[in-house]
Amino acid sequence: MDKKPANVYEGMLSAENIRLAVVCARFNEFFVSKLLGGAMDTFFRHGGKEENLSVAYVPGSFEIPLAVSKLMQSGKYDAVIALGVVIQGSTSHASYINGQVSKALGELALKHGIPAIYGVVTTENIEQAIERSGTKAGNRGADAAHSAIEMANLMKALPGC
Ligand code: INI
Repeated sequence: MDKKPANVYEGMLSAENIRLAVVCARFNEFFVSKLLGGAMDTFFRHGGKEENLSVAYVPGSFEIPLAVSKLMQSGKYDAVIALGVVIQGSTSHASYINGQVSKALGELALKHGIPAIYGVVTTENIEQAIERSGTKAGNRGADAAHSAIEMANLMKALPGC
């Protein structure tokens, strides 16, 4: 098969013209601050500008979607990242939070046409939280920033955007 598609749409990994907002839960702040560090490092290493980065703090992961919604409504951002750490078993809350937050973020992205990047780490214990906040299993904040940059650029490239 030597035929090719007429159009291929891809999001480049340049953050030079990307306006990014990050919403951070204060709950499990020790880990969330590591995720934020990873996200910021990735944003700046891909050419992101300080004036194009905003960070908002909420008490816990459950409050993330409302802050994301307001940031999207402002029209000032090309992508919004949600960062939190939900450790199962630390309280009975944990199991309720994940489903709610991921569903709400998906709905907000579709409603506003702006990428909502899910950087909420869900773990069974503290060891797994350590692994995903910049050690053995990488840094999920850095992963989230990569996804945000790619999706923000894809949105600019797709027809009708
Ligand atoms: N918030 C988190 O971000 N992570 C958790 O692990 C967590 N646990 O386990 O309870 C958590 N709870 C707080 C919650 O997000 C709300 O802030 C709170 O219920 C007030 O609405």
